[in-house]
Amino acid sequence: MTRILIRTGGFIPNFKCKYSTAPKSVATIQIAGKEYLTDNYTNVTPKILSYLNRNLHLRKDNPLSLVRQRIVNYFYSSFTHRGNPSFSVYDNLSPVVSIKQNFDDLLIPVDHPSRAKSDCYYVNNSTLLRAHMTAHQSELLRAGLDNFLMIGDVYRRDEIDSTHFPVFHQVDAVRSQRKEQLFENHPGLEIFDPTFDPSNPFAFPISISDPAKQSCHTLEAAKLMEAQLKNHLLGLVKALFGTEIKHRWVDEYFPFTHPSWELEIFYDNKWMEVLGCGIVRNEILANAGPNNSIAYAFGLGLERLAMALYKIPDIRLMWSEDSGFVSQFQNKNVNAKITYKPVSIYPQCTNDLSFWLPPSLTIDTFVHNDFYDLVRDVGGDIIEQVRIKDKFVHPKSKKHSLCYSIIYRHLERTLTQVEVNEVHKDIEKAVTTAFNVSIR
Ligand code: FA5
Ligand code: MG
Repeated sequence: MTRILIRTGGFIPNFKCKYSTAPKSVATIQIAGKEYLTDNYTNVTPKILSYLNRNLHLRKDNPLSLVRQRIVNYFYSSFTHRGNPSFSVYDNLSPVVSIKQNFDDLLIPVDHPSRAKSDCYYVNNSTLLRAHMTAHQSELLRAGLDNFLMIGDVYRRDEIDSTHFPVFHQVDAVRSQRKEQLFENHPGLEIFDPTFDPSNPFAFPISISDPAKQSCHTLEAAKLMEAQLKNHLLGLVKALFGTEIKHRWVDEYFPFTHPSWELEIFYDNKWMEVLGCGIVRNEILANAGPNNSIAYAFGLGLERLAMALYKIPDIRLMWSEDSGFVSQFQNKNVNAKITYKPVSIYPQCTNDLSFWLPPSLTIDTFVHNDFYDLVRDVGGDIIEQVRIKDKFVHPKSKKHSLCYSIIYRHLERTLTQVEVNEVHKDIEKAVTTAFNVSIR
């Protein structure tokens, strides 16, 4: 339906993605300037690689970026330490990761279905496009961080429908606390079981058979962390959707957290999963460094939240470069209440209109809104957008000139260039009369 609205972007010149055959007949692939050997695991396609440089979550006017900013603002304002945000934000980490990062570091079993070639985009048998942002958790813990957000694009061989796309965006987070922080008001309480020795964590029998907690933790620590985790995430969802949002917690299993949950919100007459979360497995913390802390982690899908927040009916629209879509999110305050208005599925026609202003007007005194109104008066509903394209002062004659792009689109049918040209001519005539300009 929205096929013509979607431009998935081709290759940008400095982003090379080409299959080549190096000497000795070893096939290689180039991703973001780096060369990788290919093997029988390789299943990334040029099409999928073309998404790598899109960075929708960082594009100022994309709905995903608006939601990202709101989430970051929520964590910045909710958690401060001596006036500074407690969370650091990583939104520029490379999506090319190792199997160790994406799976092994997170205790994902070797035979776990999420590792299958049918589910992931492998570069080769040791490297893949990250399937979740949690792939960076261990390296950031190892770097000594305790509270952080990881934001970026993730890649999964998944179905394509209105809520699934093979490339989507996640915000992942870790919040860790030491005993003095967690039990600030109850100094007698402990994070770890009395027989657990944090300096020798693997000597203790590790088990997740108790649904309430990991064997090394005390029930008080696990319960307090669970309460904080749910409270913080529900606070986020309420900050986004308002306090009335209908939600439910569902027990889940993730290899890297225990206990684990998913949060669902009621949207469009059904329950929609928006995030997964849980208490980080202590083995991960112990392997990566901090051995005296307990942490929670979560991962949420930016597309799902943006769709619900702005009433965007199809996940593919996030990738649209159609100005009818983009302009609805342009120059908006991040907290603005925006309700997406469906864009016609019929193609746009863009015609430019340039004119010299009369001596009585300059490029700074001409009133754009007057021009916009006139264009709409003459063109009617087929005018989708009008935007200023160029302002120019002739160096010799000192005459002032303006150029506007007028975007035409009919909501019910395809406009022909001939009929658009006719309307455009009428607009030229009307503008000439109304503002005493001369068409260039
Ligand atoms: C994960 O990816 C876990 N890494 C999340 C996590 C992190 C759990 C840390 C515990 C601790 P899951 O596969 O459920 O979990 O994806 C998380 C969220 O991403 C989902 O809730 C959903 O909002 C979004 N998501 C998943 N698959 C897709 C898809 N194909 N298209 C769009 N959004 C998706
Ligand atoms: Mg899930």
